[in-house]
Amino acid sequence: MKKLLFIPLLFTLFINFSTAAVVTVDTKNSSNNAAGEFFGPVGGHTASPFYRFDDMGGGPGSGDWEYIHNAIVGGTITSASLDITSYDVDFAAGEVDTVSVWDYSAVAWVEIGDLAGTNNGFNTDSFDVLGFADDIAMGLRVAINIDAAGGGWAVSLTQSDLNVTAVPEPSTWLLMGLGLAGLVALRKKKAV
Ligand SMILES: [Ca+2]
Ligand SMILES: [Ca+2]
Ligand SMILES: [Ca+2]
Repeated sequence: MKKLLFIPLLFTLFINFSTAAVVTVDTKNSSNNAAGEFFGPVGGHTASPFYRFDDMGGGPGSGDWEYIHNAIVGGTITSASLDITSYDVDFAAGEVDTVSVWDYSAVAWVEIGDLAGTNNGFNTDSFDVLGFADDIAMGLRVAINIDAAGGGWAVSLTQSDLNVTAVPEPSTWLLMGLGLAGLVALRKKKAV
């Protein structure tokens, strides 16, 4: 009778393990600034170095703003969003702040969109970066071209969250399965 109970249990566990998604969030903000990253602490920032203009150095690669997220590895990435919180993006008035990420295999920056926001207010923009799973595994590089249209605008950045959901690789499932099989075998042996 006990053996009959193990089969549905094993099946249920396998389904749970094989679909269980692991969520990882890597945050860049003022608490873990690297040199030259200039994430402002919480609050509105209209002073240097947090308040940054087009004249900080140009487009991606010579960026007004550049930083790199920690590499997120392990499993198959099923969703990934880059959530950037900024202050004072005068989007409605024509301020253009373009976000790009680095494609390691293409050896090129790829534009993923613009920041949207309000005058003298905070806004969080969410960009889908699932197509950059291999780049996320190596450490996603982000560049923001502030005031790409050259209108004399400035912006502060507060935080960048890289949210990644991943499921274990088949090799991990196999290890889990072998472990379970071992447990079952042990139980059966004891039951004898
Ligand atoms: Ca610029
Ligand atoms: Ca403004
Ligand atoms: Ca602005």
